Formats: sequence, structure tokens, C-alpha cells
Amino acid sequence: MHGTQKSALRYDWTLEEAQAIFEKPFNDLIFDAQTVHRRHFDANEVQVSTLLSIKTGGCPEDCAYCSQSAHFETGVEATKLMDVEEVLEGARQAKEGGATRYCMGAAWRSPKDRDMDAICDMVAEVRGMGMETCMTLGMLTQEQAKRLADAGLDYYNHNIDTSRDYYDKIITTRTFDDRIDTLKNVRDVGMKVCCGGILGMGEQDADRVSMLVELANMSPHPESVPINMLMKIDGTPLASQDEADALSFVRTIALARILMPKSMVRLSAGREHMSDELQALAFLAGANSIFVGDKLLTTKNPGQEKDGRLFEKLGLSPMPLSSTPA
Ligand code: SAM
Ligand code: DTB
Ligand code: SF4
Repeated sequence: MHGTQKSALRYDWTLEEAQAIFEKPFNDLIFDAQTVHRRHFDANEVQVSTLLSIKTGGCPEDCAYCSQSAHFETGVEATKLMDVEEVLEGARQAKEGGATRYCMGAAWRSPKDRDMDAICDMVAEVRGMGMETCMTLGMLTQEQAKRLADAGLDYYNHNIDTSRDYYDKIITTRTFDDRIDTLKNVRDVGMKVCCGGILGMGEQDADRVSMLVELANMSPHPESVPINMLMKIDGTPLASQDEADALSFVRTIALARILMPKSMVRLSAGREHMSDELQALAFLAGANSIFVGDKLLTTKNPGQEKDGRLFEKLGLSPMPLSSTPA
């Protein structure tokens, strides 16, 4: 990929091509990523989302990174699905805090049909407040996806988390292909897809590249690509996992930007432990979306004051709703 070349979107990346980009001298890689970024986005704008856990803990899945799995003693208490009113109060606060997208997450393997009415009410009401809506509820049937789309859900988050090869080292209660099936159901009913993964679970650079090639060869590309740095949770199998190299993390973001030029690349979990300098590098590499607020789902996030200072230092501004890709 050359800086001046007009880029058509591609869906046929090979692992070798992607690996070669990933391994470029760092300065060349960042320059290329920033060049691609500027073709499609205002480089000083960052989209801002807020998360709410609408149903926490007690999840039957065994994702080795997760505080909410019932398989591990993490100290996270299981709750019932929140009332619609409570969710709306959270959404009002998020809007006041400058969020343009409200992301609601539930610790489910998949939603029960009896929960769908309440879930659909949440979507319709939050949307009525003028925010984009995103939900992450686990696996969906085509019918469930259709109901959510009809309620007005803009995005569905469903991560592939890691490479196909590494997947069964992290999760045994479902397969990589189960994830792909739900993503297809979501796409088929016309919703936008938010799909990414986590770094720092003991995977190699080749897994990071392979995960991104998997995403980049989806047509259309996921509109939103969250790249999470593992939040280590006591009691989970990954509690004392070695951290991912920070520069490899930045390279991963740069590769996501180059392979999926028009997608929002989200610097997601893990900012709590990142320096301003590392976050600045991530933005330079093409990340252009974050979660704001004190909390992600169960873990900490920097909070408004700290992020306000970061935006000020870097001359960043929140992306208006009108600039997010249609
Ligand atoms: N239960 C649903 C599912 O798994 O699709 C939705 C909620 S789940 C918590 C959403 C995503 O959050 C996961 O796919 C994973 O990528 C990310 N995540 C969960 N725990 C994390 C952690 N400790 N550190 C970083 N990312 C995490
Ligand atoms: C995503 O990729 N990251 C968000 C969102 N999608 C749902 C979740 C991060 C969760 C971090 C761990 C926690 O707070 O429990
Ligand atoms: Fe359950 Fe989602 Fe956590 Fe996996 S990541 S244990 S599916 S809440």
C-alpha cells in the first residue's frame, strides 16, 4: 500500500500480505496507516461511545478472559436484566457526557426469547433520545436479529476475539464458527457489525494478523472494529498472563486501519492502564473511537475528566454523530 495510491476496499487479503504490512519498519507502518486514515476521516476526531452492563455475571460460557463467566470465582455478582427505566437513566447521563453511541451488554450465551420485549424497548427508547444504539447479547438466531433490527438497533457487537487457530485455547463452550454464524445473521437483517478482539491473551503476532485478516475478508467490513487490551481479572485463567507488547498493540491497530480503511477502529478495553503516549500512538495508527465513562462493563475506564485532559493535550474533539459512517 503506497501513501498516494487511491485505495479500493479489498476483501481478499492473504495472511502473507497482511503479515508483511504488520512487519514494516514502524515509522513506515504508522505513516501508511495515518495516510489511509486521513483519506476517510478527520484525523483529529474520535467517536465516543458509552457502555452499560444491562445484565451482569453468571454467564454459562467459559471465556478465559471474562469476569462474568460462572466458571470462575471473580467476585462479580450476578444480576438480573435491568429495568428499561434504569437503562434510560444511564443513557441520559451518557448523552450528557458527550457519548453519541450507547452500547448495552449482557452476560448471556444468547438472549432468551422472554427477554426480547424488554431488550427491544431499550433499543427503541435510547434511539428516540437521539443516540446510536449497540447491543452485545451473545449468539443470535436470525429471528432474534430481525427483532432487534426492527426495534431500530444500529450495531451489534460480537467479537471473534482472536485467531481461528487460537480460539479454543480461550473458549471451549462455543466455536469460532458459532461466532461467524451470528455475525452472518446480524448482517443478513441489515444491521451494522461491531467485531474485533482482545490482545494480551498469550497469542502471537501471527494470531493478531490472522484475526484481522478474518475481519478484513468479511464483505462488507465490520463498520466498527474494537481492539481490546486484556483487562486481567483475578480468578480467571488469564489473571497472570504476560502483557502484550505495547508496540505490537499499536501495529495491530495500524494494520486494522490499513486493511479496513473506512471502519471505525476502537481503542477499547485497557485504556485504564495505558499512558497518554501509548494512546496517542494508537490514535496516530488510526484508532478513532473510544469508550468514555468511569466503567466498561465490570472494569475501570479512565473517566471523563482524565479523557477531557487527554483530548485537550492531543487537540482531539469528539466526532459528531453526523460524521460517523452511514
Ligand atoms: N456475552 C456477550 C458476548 O460474549 O458476546 C457480550 C458481552 S462480552 C463481555 C463482549 C466482549 O468484551 C467480549 O467478546 C470480549 O472481546 C470483551 N471482553 C470481555 N472481557 C474482557 C476483558 N477482561 N478484557 C478485554 N476485553 C474483554
Ligand atoms: C468490546 O469489544 N469491548 C467492550 C464491548 N465490546 C462490549 C467490553 C470490554 C469489557 C472489558 C471488561 C469488563 O469491563 O468487564
Ligand atoms: Fe459470557 Fe460474554 Fe463473558 Fe464470554 S465474554 S463469559 S459470553 S459475558
